[in-house]
Amino acid sequence: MNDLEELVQAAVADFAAAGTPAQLEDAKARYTGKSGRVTELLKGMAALSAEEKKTRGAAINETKRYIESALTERRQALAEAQLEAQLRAEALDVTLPGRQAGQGGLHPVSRTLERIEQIFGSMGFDVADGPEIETDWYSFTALNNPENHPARSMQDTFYVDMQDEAGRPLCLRPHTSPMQVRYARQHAATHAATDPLPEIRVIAPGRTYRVDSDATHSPMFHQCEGLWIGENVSFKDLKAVFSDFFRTFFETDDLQLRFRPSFFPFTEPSAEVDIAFAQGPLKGRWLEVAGSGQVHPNVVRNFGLDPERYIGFAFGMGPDRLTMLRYGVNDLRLFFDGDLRFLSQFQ
Ligand code: 2U9
Repeated sequence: MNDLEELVQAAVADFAAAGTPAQLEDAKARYTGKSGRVTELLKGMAALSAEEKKTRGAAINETKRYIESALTERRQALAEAQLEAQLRAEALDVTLPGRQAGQGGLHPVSRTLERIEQIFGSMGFDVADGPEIETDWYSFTALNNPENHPARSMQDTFYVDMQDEAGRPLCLRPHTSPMQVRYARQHAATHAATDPLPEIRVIAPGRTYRVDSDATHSPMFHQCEGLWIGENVSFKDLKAVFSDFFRTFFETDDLQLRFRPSFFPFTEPSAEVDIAFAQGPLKGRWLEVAGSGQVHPNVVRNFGLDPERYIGFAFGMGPDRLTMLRYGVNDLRLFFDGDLRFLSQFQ
C-alpha cells in the first residue's frame, strides 16, 4: 500500500470515528484543510520535476477526490442517523385513541322543565322567571298565608340573614308563587288603561327551597306553578289544561285525571290532582301530580285587581316528581348528587 492509499484509509477510519457533524468537520480539516495532510502533500510537490509533478499531482488529486467523497458519504450517514434519532425521540403512536371533548347533556330535571315550558307555551302561557331570595310579603302575605301558618316557620323555610331595602325579612322562596304575584301585579299595572284586562296566563318554573330532606324531598327542589286569570276562567278550563298537559307530557291518551278536594290558603276551592295510567309499570295506581284551585279573592286583590270581576285558577306541580315518574326513578336525591354514572343515562 503506497502513502496515498494509506492516507485514504486513515481518512476513512477518521471519518468513521467521528460521531457528530462537528467531529467530522474537525477530521476533514486534518486532511483537506489549510494545513491538512492532502494540502501538505500538494505543497511538498514544489521540489519535483515537471514530469513527476504531472503523475504525482494527478495521484494526489485522485486521493483528494476519494477523501472528499468519503467525507460526503459520512456527512449523509450522520445526518440520517440524527434524523432517525429525532424521529424515534418524537415518535407518535398513531394507533392511540384521540382525545375527545367530553359530551355534555341536559340534566333530566332540566329536560322536564323545558318540556313543561314547551307544552304550556303551546297553550299560550308566558314563562316568568325571578328572584330566588324573596320577601316575606311576596312569599306569604300576598298569598293569603296567615302570620301563624306553619309554612312560615323556621322549620319549613330558610330565612336569610338579610333584609330588603324596606327592612322586610328575606327568605329563600318556598314556592314559585311570589313570581306569579310579581308577574300579575306588573301585568295589572301595565294594562291598567285597558278594559277588560288582557288575560293573565303564565307559568313560573324554577328552584324552590324548604327545610326537608328524605328520599322524596330535597331542601332544594323544583316547582312549576301556573296562573290563568280573566273574566271568564273556570275550573273547566283548569281541567282541560291539565288533561292536555299530562297527556302530552307522558305521551299517552290512556290516562285518567281526578280532582280531590283539598286546602291551600291561596286558592278556594282547592283540589289535589291525581293521574292514573292505563298501561305500563304504574298502571292503575292513582299518583298525586299537582295541586290546584280557584285563586282566592284576597290574592286577586293583591294583584291590584277587582276579585268581583277577575277570577281564575292556579296550580302547582313538582318537575322533580314528574321526572321520577317519567323515567321510573324512586329516589329524588339521585338527581342532585351529581353522579355522572346516573345522570349520563338520560342523554
Ligand atoms: C298564585 C296564586 C295561587 C299555586 C298552587 C298548589 C296548589 C300546590 C304543590 C304541588 C306539588 C307544590 O310542587 S309542589 O310541591 N302546589 O299544591 N300550588 S295551587 O297557587 C297559586 C300560585 C300563585 C299567585
